[in-house]
Amino acid sequence: MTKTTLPDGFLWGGAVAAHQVEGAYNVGGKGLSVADVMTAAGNQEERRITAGVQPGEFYPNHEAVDFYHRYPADIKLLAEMGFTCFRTSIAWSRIFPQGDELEPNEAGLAFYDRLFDECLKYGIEPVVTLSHFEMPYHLVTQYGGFRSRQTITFFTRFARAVFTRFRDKVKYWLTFNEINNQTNYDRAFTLFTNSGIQVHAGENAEAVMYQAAHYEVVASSLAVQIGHSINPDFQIGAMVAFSPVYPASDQPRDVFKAQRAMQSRFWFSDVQVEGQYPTWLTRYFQAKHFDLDITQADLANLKRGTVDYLGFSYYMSFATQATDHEDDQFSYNEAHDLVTNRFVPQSEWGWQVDPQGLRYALNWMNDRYHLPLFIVENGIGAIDQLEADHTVHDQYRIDYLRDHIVQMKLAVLEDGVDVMGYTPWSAIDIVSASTGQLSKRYGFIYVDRNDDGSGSLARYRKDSFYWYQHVIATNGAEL
Ligand code: P53
Repeated sequence: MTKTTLPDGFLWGGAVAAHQVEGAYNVGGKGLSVADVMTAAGNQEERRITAGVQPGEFYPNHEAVDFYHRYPADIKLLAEMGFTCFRTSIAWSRIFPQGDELEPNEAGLAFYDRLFDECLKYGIEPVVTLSHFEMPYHLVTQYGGFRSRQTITFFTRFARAVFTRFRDKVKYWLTFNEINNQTNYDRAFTLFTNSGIQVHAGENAEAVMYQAAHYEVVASSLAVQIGHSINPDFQIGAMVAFSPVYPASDQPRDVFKAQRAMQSRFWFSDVQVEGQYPTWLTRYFQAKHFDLDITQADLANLKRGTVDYLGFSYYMSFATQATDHEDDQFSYNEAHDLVTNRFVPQSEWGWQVDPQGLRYALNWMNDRYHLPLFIVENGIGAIDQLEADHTVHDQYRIDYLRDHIVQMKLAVLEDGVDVMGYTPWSAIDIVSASTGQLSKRYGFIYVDRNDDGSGSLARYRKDSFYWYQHVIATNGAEL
């Protein structure tokens, strides 16, 4: 008999990241993170990365939406929506303010004790990312972020501290958020937020990326091993940004280019799930003369520290086509090789909205990885209008989420894909990661704050809040 409903215990919630909501950037002993030195930008405009915190600059993450002080009321609203889980991250620089200390900062740990207790009080399961674009800034200036092998040690020390402290409060973990964004190594934002790296003139950014990402997959594999030794019940996942790359035509060259693009974007999860490098990539390193520091001990750790599940974000799909001058590798450079897909509409920020791509994504990962999958981000950034009566009529957000949930249900019910849960981005309005805007809104809960930092920070329920509440109450049956 065909199942018609999602499984009992399916996790429904929403997601945020510490740096995008908490604010209180210098409270409780917190050190600066990479997010604290990025300015606000606009649509199609990149955030600037400044050398430390500079006077006269505006840094939107410093205050964000003040979740650090307002979390009890905010969690209460999430409980009202019926959340059974809540995804956030632990700001690394609250726990290790500089990153290279030997002992964690007690005030930082105590904050997350209070936050997780507040969630558990309502039966909300925390889903926690260890590193969500929040590396301590001191690690950037002193060690070059994940350029340095030492940063593996700093990361695993952080992981051990929080696994130990929250052993009985948090079961679901994710190691590195969207570890594969840096496939787009020519974009300053991705290498900085993923790896704490700024590329110097004359450097080969691609080689720099592969070295840093190697250290990160090793750090992830060590964290998995440490976590399981602290609590064997921990479910520790990897996390990739899943934008499928379609061929722009049925020309074989385009199809192969798209395959190479997919391999380039998803070797990160290949390694984290399968515990070894794909063959094409080992050959690619040789062909490109990348002299990478990859040791036998690293390879053994990758095998020992494979993940329990795969988390992913899904916002959009991409398309690519081959040029007339491909090298033997059909080398994929995301900054140049994407083309517009004329069959799908775009958001105001140019993100290609493709609900069926979510079903494609779920099937693709299920075939390749044979692990439970967790949709830990999905959503649309849009301008919302707060009406005089404090309502927000965000029908476009409801439409987007409904269309994606329909495709998720098809993947689960028709295709038999094992999906653990769904946490749309974002639970509450946040500071956009790529633009620093507040006006690129994602939440079910409106926050009265503007791009320049003005506003009362008051919270209001959007129409999508009530819609999603009903979706959860019916376990996805009524959309
Ligand atoms: P913003 C690129 C592509 C897909 C997801 O993004 C991405 C990015 C990086 O911008 O980021 C994730 O805020 C990320 C969140 C972020 C969210 O998607 O740039 O995990 O931190 O806020 C939305 O519009």
